Amino acid sequence: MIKKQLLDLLIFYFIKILKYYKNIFNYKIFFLQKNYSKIFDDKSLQAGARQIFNFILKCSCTDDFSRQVVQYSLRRLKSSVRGSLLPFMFLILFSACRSNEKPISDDPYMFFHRQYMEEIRKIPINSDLADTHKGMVWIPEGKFMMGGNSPQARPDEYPQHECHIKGFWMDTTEVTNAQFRQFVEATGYVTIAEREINPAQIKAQTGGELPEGISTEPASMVFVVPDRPQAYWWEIKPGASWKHPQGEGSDLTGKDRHPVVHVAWYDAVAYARWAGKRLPTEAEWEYAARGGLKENVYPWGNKSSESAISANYWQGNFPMKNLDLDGYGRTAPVRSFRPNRFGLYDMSGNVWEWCEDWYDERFYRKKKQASDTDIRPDTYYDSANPGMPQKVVRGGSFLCNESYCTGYRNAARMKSSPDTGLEHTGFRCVKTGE
Ligand SMILES: [Ca+2]
Ligand SMILES: [Ca+2]
Repeated sequence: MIKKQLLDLLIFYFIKILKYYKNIFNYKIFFLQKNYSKIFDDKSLQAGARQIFNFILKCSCTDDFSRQVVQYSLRRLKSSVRGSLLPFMFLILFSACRSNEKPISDDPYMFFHRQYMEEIRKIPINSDLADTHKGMVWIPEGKFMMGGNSPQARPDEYPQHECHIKGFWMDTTEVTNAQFRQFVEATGYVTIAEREINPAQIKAQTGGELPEGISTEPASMVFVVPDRPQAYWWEIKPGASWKHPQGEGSDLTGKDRHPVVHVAWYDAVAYARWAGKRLPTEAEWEYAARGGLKENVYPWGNKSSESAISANYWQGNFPMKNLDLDGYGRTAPVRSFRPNRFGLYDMSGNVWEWCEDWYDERFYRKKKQASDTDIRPDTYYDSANPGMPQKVVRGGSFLCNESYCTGYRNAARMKSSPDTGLEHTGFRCVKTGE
């Protein structure tokens, strides 16, 4: 038994180190990860080990952020990894110890990013939509404390810092299938999930070749209830897209008012341009979610027991059994739950929402140190995926669970690569105020 655990650990860290150097695991080729799912099965081991691994990669352990990571890691480890295995882990992981944070401009992926942005700039703006604030609400100017303010907060949510937000307009709901269909019909736009996968782009993102035998046909990530507890729950399904949320054979019948999903960040930006809008910054999103309340964990306040009736998320044993106490197993029509004090629906749950900003896990520390907390991230950095360009998503989804990710907290940060479509990710737009 002990032998097996040691072997699993060895394989686990071997994969981790491989991932660090080659970044061979990402959404596009995640089937490899799925093949190793028996090793990744132990989520508590995985979470504790990931944090320790990340900490060692950082090496410079003297700053506040690293200390928070250590504290968080030890908390996770306490309930996950046998103390006797700790020296063994350090020995292996120390071999991967080195710092990694590079400027965006140096990244080979930026070639593809610029290509996408160039394509988006050619999309005509719909002047009728651009000239109206229909379906939007005014978010008044103000200051707020951004960042983690509950025991569930993760290291990237610290330190809390004060932000000043200018007034702006925000969509009251996530963008719906009906709205997105209008955009596609008007412009002929084809979403990223409906396009062939480009091996050169995968190489730019991961540093590795697309493994032989991997199809490049259009595909997207669909949630599947695994056949055994804690196995992996994402499946890359050919043909899955915003028109076919669960893959081939599924469609949008009766889902006009559901949020559009399987939209990559570029698709969201393309829609926003057409509508004469833009994506919210991460700070704008959190300010709006808090709805003018102070130190509230959720858009409606602090009581988690209210969440079952306040948002579409996962009740029950994730990912095996969704009790559907809120009435929805996957997406819900927008406006199914009560709005926050600004009149915004589904800021918590339903689908994750793309923000404009790159994800940099150390950004709050940089902001706190800067004289101006209105700065925006000019780097991306995620120690779990060093070198992987990722954009921020906020608000959690129908898959978030109280015991697993609590992504529907106001302060919770998440990230995803900008060319990735997922069944639980959508967006809403904002418009600069006047
Ligand atoms: Ca639900
Ligand atoms: Ca949402």
